[in-house]
Amino acid sequence: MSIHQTFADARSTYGEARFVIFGVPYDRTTSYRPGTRFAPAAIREASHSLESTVPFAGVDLAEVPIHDMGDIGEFGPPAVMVGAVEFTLSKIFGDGKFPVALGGEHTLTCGALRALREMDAALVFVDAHMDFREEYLGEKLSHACVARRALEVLGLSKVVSIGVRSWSAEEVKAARDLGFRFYTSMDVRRRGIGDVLREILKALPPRVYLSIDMDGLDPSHAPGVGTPEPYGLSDWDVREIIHALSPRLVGADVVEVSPLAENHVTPVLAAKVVQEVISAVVSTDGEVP
Ligand SMILES: [Mn+2]
Repeated sequence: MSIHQTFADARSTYGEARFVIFGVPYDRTTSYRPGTRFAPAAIREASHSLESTVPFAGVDLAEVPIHDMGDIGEFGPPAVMVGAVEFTLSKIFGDGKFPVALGGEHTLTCGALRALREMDAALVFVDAHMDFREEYLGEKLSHACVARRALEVLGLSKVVSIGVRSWSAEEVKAARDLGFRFYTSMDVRRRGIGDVLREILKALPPRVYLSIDMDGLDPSHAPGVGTPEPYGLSDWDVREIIHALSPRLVGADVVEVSPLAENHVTPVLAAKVVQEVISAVVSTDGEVP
């Protein structure tokens, strides 16, 4: 159990806050190693090992109004959890604040889709997996189906995935047939992340939500995930993605950390990713997307 109940530097009340963190310790459709239910506590704990100053962004988070709402305690069927996330996100968006959700399994991102459609926003994934199955183990609201659900709700032009390097024959066929836009980790390696991002940014609307599945990173950077996959993105690549998108970001989630697999560097990296998201948004205030 966590000693620290809130994310570091989350000292504001909900009313004062511009950024609102909440945890979703949900771990039910996981197919390989479980453990993501322990991630929000591990990420919060790890956040206290980091300085409040985020050097390369030039931001001190101690001066940024951040609130941590705690966890959504919903452990029922996926549709009930997704509904609870949807309710929470609608509230935060409705209050003009910036949500950062800590997973939990990737399924929680399905709770963002309706709100994103209403805002005409796009969804950018960082993920090793295509997550493009029609259903998985009989469940349509599964971590293995997130991109497919996103495409159904948001439409082709508003969903992009970066770092993909794992798919079934069936899902890559469906992705190609439907025209799902994804960039593999090989694309990033060959072209460089900057070139990939320039192409992505041209096609994105002014509002973007970023969903970071930590398994999008290479297992050497983020070993503590439920389903590690070799040949991944670097921590620098992910930082560039965050900062390139930041003038357009409306919210983000960081999912699939699994402290049972590794509970030292991965939660720290996840906490750093949260710090980078918040400080990137603060440092690009006023920039035209
Ligand atoms: Mn994944």
